Amino acid sequence: MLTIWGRANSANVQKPMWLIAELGLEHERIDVGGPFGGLDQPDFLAMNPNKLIPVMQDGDLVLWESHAILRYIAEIYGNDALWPVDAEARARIDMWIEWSSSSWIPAMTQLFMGIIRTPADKRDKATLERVYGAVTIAAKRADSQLATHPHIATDRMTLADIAFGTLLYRYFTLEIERPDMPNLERYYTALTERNAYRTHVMINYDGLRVPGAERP
Ligand SMILES: N[C@@H](CCC(=O)N[C@@H](CS)C(=O)NCC(=O)O)C(=O)O
Repeated sequence: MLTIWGRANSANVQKPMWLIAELGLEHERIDVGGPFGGLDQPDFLAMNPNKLIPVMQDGDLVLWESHAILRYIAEIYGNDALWPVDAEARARIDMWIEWSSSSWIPAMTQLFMGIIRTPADKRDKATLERVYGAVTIAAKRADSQLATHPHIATDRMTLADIAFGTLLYRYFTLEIERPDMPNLERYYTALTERNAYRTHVMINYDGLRVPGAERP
């Protein structure tokens, strides 16, 4: 059985949890990090000396880094649509996972931390403006990709949608200005129709599930 360590409102924990739910895999999630603490306990440090969540265990294998965890789960328990065997098809998806890692996630994380996790009197306006600019550039890039693709990498749901789509919930729920991006909006609306997304990603910033997000 898969075990995931990490609090439910961590975007990086939400990625494997979303995938696990899409695949209907048996699992256990253990709350650590944030208000739960535990990242500097010897047992946790032995699994991840970086003191970060998520951590995944499957038998003797312990992994950290959310995208490595996604790739492993998809490879072992997933299907060819999510993470194809064909090298070319896989590389197209991997490209968007890497783009998410290098362009979208760092900017979105800084914006989120700067607005939600920083008290108003401690916010650095210049940094926030710069980061907001980077988020908007990345969002527009995704919008133009989505003009010709139903999903971020291809015509089907893949691992790239999980890497990119998780922080989209925060993008669309933060109190920020969003330029008109009809393709991105259509894509986000479709994600919010997925039970796995509603259950694991649409979680309030303080860790509470969004009312109505969990559907039967
Ligand atoms: N690149 C790592 C980043 C992991 C990371 O930054 N995790 C954050 C939560 S999203 C963390 O552990 N923060 C400390 C805490 O939650 O206490 C990944 O994708 O797994």
